[in-house]
Amino acid sequence: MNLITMAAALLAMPIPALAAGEGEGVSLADFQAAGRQRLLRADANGDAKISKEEWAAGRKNAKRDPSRMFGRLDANGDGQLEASEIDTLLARRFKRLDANGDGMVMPEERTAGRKAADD
Ligand SMILES: [Ca+2]
Ligand SMILES: [Ca+2]
Repeated sequence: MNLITMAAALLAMPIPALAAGEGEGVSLADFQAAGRQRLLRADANGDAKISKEEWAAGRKNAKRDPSRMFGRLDANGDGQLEASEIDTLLARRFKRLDANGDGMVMPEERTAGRKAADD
């Protein structure tokens, strides 16, 4: 998409997010706190890290190979996803969800993102 069509698409887009009241959006910090809690449900042995096995166990139905995704997320390659790596993952997901880039993810942005993501 070139800049002109992108600008045209942006102008044509209705902007419901601007009309939404305050407090409906989720900040990155909230998103990470909630996401960490959700991801750590997979933490079967309670060490606050997610091993490759724990990661794969929660993703039996994933379309993509969970171990490949794990390898990308495990930045230091120790076979465990720790808090900082989980935060990085969530920050990346947040950025993808935050369609208008205002640093808040609105409910409708989450809905749109959920459809696109398979994890
Ligand atoms: Ca664990
Ligand atoms: Ca790691």
